[in-house]
Amino acid sequence: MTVKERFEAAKEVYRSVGVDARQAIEILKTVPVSMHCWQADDVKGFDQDGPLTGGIQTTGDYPGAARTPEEVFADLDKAMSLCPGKKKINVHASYAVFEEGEFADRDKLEPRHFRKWVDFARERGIGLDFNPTFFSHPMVKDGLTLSSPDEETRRFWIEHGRACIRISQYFAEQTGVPCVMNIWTGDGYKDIPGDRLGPRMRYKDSIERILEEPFDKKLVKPCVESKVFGIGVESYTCGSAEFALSFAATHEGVLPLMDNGHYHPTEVVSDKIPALLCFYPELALHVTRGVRWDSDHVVLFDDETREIAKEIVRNDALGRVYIALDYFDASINRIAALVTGFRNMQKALLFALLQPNAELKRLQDKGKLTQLMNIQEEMKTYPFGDVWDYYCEVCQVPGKAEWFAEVEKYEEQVLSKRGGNRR
Ligand code: RNT
Ligand code: ZN
Repeated sequence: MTVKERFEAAKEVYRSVGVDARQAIEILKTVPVSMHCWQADDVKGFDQDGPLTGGIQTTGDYPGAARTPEEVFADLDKAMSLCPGKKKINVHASYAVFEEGEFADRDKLEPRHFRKWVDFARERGIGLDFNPTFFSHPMVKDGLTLSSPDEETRRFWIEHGRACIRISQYFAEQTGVPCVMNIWTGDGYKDIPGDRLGPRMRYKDSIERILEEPFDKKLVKPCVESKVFGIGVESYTCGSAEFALSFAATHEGVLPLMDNGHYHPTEVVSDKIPALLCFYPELALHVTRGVRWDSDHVVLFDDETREIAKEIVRNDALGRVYIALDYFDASINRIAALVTGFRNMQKALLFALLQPNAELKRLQDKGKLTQLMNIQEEMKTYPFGDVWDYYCEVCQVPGKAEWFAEVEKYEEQVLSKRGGNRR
């Protein structure tokens, strides 16, 4: 049977429960998912040579990490060619591309330092998202940036944030696609603080000063990302969940960003999405996978990823939730890491689009909870794989194991020639 024939058969099975598989595919093709550039080089960036610091860490030494902008671009191209669906690329400020001999510190970054990213995006007809980089830099003083009690340090990072707003505006204008600009810092304390309020008041003031930089709210979507703890900041983070949500709620045009690796292990972002949809016109996600103390494993097609996708889809919120990936695994082939996570996010969205969502809601509202459980369980063995394979074919990307063969070829021909990793 061809892929198409399998799809036609599957379509009939889904039709029997009132689901239109072809429509699901058509919708999914229009939903952008942002691929993070930083999985390609273990969050090193191009603007400094020091180690990755600031509450996050990569582990592993798999050969072939990208070392230059050209290599990052090539790797992203390879990864994107193996992923179905609409893409954006998520760029960190530390990935500024300088001319030979040129350098600008983070507080002095200009749009022109990101012209190569704009060219890259425009040539491929995709949008860009952006992130100020408040880590891996000598001006991070005692682990602090926007919350620092040292005014010189705080000023530096406020200037960085403002520069990033200008760059985000430039990205959006140049690509014609709104730019999600996410503010995350690793500011916090390893042990019990002597003052929990002061740092948060300074953090609040700093973000407010960043947002004084003029921008078009339709083009730039500033977000605040919360985190419960980080490596070296186990006891206290300035940007806690309550801080970030309250900041976004009280500042027009600011979106809350939830990273599903940033909560206590039994909390789930899937349940937080509909809670926030009651109050916020738009919100943003970092989709990742937390494993014990780590918040950044490769995204799988697991229960929580499916549940997150369901909450976006069945609440008709595909246009209100900005979906980005955020993880970094240096212990496996990095292209495979990018592709696996991106494809799994796409799978989760497709799976959600293939559920009889209206019927599930009807059963719940009628109190038919036994049937509700039963149908949800039955849907798990519907011929999802046949629709997925067809979606990949329609998007002209390899299906199943074929994509991995492509990665192996790329590893042999390109990655293995790169020699040792930087640092
Ligand atoms: C860290 C946050 C943050 C970073 C990126 C690189 O815990 O999730 O989003 O992963 O900015
Ligand atoms: Zn994140």
